[in-house]
Amino acid sequence: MSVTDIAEPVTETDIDQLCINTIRTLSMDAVQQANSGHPGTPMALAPLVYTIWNRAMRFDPQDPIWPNRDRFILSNGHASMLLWSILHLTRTQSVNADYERLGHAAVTLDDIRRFRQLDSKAPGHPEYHWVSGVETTTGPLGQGVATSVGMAVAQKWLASRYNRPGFDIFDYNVYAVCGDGCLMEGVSSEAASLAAHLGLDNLCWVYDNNHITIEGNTRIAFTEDVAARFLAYGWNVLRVGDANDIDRIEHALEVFRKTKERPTFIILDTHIGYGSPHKQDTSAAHGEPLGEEEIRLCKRAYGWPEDAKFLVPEGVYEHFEDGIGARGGQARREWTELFEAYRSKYPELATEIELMQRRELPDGWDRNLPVFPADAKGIAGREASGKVLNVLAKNIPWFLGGSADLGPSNKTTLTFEGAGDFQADSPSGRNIHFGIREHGMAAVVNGLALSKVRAFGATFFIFSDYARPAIRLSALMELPSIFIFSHEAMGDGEDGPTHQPVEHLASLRAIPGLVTLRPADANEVVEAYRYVMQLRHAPAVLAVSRQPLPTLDRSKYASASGVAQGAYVLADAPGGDLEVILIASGSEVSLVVDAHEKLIAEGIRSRVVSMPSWDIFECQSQEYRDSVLPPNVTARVAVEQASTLGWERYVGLSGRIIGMKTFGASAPLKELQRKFGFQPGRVVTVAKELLRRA
Ligand SMILES: Cc1ncc(C[n+]2csc(CCOP(=O)(O)OP(=O)(O)O)c2C)c(N)n1
Ligand SMILES: [Mg+2]
Repeated sequence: MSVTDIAEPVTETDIDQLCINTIRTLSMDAVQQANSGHPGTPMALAPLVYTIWNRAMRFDPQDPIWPNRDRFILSNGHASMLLWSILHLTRTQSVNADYERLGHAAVTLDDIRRFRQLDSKAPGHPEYHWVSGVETTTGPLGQGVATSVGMAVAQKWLASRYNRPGFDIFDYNVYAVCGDGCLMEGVSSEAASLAAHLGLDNLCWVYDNNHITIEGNTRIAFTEDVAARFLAYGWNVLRVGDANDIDRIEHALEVFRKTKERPTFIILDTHIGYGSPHKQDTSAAHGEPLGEEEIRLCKRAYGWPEDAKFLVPEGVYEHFEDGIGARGGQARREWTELFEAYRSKYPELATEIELMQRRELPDGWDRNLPVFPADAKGIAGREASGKVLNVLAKNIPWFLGGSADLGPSNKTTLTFEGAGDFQADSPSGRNIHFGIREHGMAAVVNGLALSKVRAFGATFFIFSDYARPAIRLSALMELPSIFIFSHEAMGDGEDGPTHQPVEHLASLRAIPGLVTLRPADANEVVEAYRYVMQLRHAPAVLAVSRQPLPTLDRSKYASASGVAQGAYVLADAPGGDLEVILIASGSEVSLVVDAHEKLIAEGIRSRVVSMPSWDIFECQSQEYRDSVLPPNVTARVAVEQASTLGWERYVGLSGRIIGMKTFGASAPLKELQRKFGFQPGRVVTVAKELLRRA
């Protein structure tokens, strides 16, 4: 491609402009080539992204996972070509999931030519884990900015635990770019409110104020005073009236870095589709290719060769190398030296940081985990969970989290000495008070997990609905986020159907890669945590009971360590030759154990399978699965206080499911159990019916 048509840059301003227009034209060309995508926003935000990356961010393209790098989040993920362009032009290197550098570019020009095509490293939306340099997956609007709050919390916590005089090991900033859509979504409000409360002065959001969304001008649906809203939250609000004025943008970013005790919100007045004679400032520039002719006209307006495609003019790569490359490289080298000195002075802290980066656990992480003695009265799942959580958090210094205002009920408060509360003036605290913001909480937990601390969030299981979009993203990103949900069935009887989950287990089991666990008794709770803590690349949901569950006698029944297989034979017919299998999870396990004892007493050879996790069970060998559920035994009953949806896969077409087909009701638990058939007698009856039929 000839580059001589472009005037050779003579001044700094010229080369800045050349780089910005490279981002714009790569974006337009890629969308046109793919015949789908979003050209207008990259055209408008190219100067912003250029300025953040080449003038402000401390990020080393040679090592995109260096722990103290500044973070950049593109919350308006549809503008992904901004990210693919900048990652390409800065020659950001790729790394794999084990954090090894692979010696090739994260995004090649060829990937950009194959924007949105199978296996391209320039997919439709930014995907963490797929493209190096992407800090979090975005696309569902609002999610990126909310996650950025978790990253900012992580920086504060890490700095407070690990920095020492002369050793600012963690002092990075978090930059997030968002649009009208992100700010309309409720999750950004939850997260913004929390960020201001926590005084996160390491956090900067830039708002692409273009007054355009898909259906047209924002006057049709979004007319609030956004500046006043963020002022009211307690943010430092700045405005840059011209998105092409990179000096002003740079200045605003400087003001952000100098601002203490509150996050910064920069309103950037922009023109979607900037430079497009027919589409600028219209929703037509949002989500479809500009068209060959319009692209030509834009390129003419930019002073670009009209027929050039995917052109990176001479000097552009070099300019990024001299900018972010040099600055980021030096910052990383200085940090590496600093860390070496830190390691000799504070070897234990340095080891913690290294373990954390690899998502490993410290020696002795599971010491002192409780063993619960058999007890017919038993203990509530949430109580057992609280005890286990406290032991683990004490053993694992970088394990932190909290609840959405239900800590005393979820039993997730960390109470050991020194645990403390995470607040603006106590950033070493381990208890995060998320407030009643479940969606924001789950996104923040993901932000923490992306920052390599181990994090949990908690609420009632019913309200997992409010957190689900972020839970889904934790699975998509393969993050070891932990979600602890108590009141996992009808145990809060009198609160009624608004508080009784029905479809939640089925719905979470349907999320690929998410490990859902519903332990049957206190010892299963211990084993569930033991399993979950060792996950490095998968999130987990722990659904625990509100009410006491009998602690099973493990000298009579099988060990709870079977949880690690997802399902295991808990009780069996003496002498084998099985007739019927009873399968259950959570609170229904002790119920089917009672039914089993009755069947055995009547000479019916039954087996109890405790199945705390479908997801884990599905990962076991066919041989193991067949040993638990022998294919020749087709008389099977599944019992679960939740939607019956999906249990056919384990009971088969001839099996029976005792579960929920309606919502629950407001009544004491005992009455609900009777009304909905969760009683040993009913299980016995159903098992016998099956056997008669056979
Ligand atoms: C949660 C969610 N809802 C809807 C969409 C579909 N969507 C993608 S972009 C968009 C409009 C966004 O407008 P804005 O943020 O102002 O972006 P701009 O067009 O200005 O770039 C919508 C509705 C989405 N990606 N995420
Ligand atoms: Mg907009």
